[in-house]
Amino acid sequence: MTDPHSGKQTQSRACYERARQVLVGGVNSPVRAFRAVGGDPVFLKSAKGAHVYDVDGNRYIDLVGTWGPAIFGHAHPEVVKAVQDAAERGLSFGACCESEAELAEIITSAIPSIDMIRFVNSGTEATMSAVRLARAATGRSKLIKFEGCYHGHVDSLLVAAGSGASTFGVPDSAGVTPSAAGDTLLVPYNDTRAVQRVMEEHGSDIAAILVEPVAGNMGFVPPADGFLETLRSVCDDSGGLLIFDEVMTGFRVAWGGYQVLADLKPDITCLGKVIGGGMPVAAYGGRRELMEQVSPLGSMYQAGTLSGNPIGMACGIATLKLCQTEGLYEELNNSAAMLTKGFSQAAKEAGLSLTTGFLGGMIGLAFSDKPVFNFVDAQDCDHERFAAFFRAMLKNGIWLPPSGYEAMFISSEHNNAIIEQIIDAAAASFKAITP
Ligand code: KE4
Repeated sequence: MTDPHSGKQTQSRACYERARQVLVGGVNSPVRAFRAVGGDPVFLKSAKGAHVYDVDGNRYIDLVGTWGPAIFGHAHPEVVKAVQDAAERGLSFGACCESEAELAEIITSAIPSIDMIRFVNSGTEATMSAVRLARAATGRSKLIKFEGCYHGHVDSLLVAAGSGASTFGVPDSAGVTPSAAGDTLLVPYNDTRAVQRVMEEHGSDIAAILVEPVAGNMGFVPPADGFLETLRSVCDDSGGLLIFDEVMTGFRVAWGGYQVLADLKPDITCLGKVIGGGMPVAAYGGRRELMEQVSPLGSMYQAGTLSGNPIGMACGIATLKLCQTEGLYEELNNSAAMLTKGFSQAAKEAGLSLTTGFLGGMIGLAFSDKPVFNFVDAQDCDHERFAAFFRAMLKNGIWLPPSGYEAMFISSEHNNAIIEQIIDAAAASFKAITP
């Protein structure tokens, strides 16, 4: 990438050239490669509050929030201090420590459906373990997931819809075997009738229904009225377990997560992102008699060298303590409402069709003249236009997720002045991408 002003190669480009020699695609997670939006990935050097800074000294207002965890902004002094203090006591014990129970108590007191949890290190581990637990607890093997929902890179969850009427998944990644994918059934998100049809045919074999209660991996897609309630009732009727993947929504859209807002009780909940405050912390949890089937108490095995790591626990505790600040989620909702209203107004003035949505500090934006209801709708959005918008916003100092299939995240640090700056940048960017 060359600097638009000096024409010289940027430091970011040099970092990318170096990284590509030793890291696959120069990245450690595919979305960071900017493949969906074009151009070279920008390398960041630091982050503070609502801003991130690249290696060339450019400052951006951040709408990624490291995919959700930075709910109180980056490098909050109280969080940094908690991590520093913990680090001085040792980076990892591989043994029990008090802070594991302290973080677990905060989480279980916030979410009524969870009596007991197990910490792991990534959302992928959380969903993989939750599915294994559901299969262990029910003695069944089949699983329902929804098209467009992403639950990490678990073999049985990297599946795409099969051809024709078959709802059985087919591998959606090289290396995933047909047998690994073969027990997973795919259903369109928000399609209550399709769920009921699959449950009528396979209900007695279904160990679990796994769902993002608010989908954030096909853009922002809220649940249709009655959709989640139907999942709860068909699980009750069939003896299958309902798993909410709240890795993204947990403590992001509300204290506890979406299930608290909706007054719903899944059997197992997966958490991540905010509960670690940016450190590699995730968890799965549920009612006591279910979780006690996990080793060492029960026969379902799951383990992890760095699970419950003291640095991650300290970061999560400090972050969730901040999340208990009076009015936080109302403030995030108000900021998100102001931002999405500004996006819609600016797009309209530029003659562009835009659909937006938000819940708490989680925001969606898609170039479409209709709301996104499921994965087919998400695919029908104008992703080329999103890519152009991404590049224009980057030039205008706004750091967006590098894919139209992602959600955006704001923090308590995104005050009204910053929201106005984002709206102004969006107005200029919409104009720049309008033919
Ligand atoms: P991780 O294994 O990446 O920690 O979590 C997987 C996961 C599970 N469940 C949900 C609902 C998720 O959104 C994720 C991961 N989210 C993506 C962003 N859409 C992480 C970004 C990335 O893959 O680099």
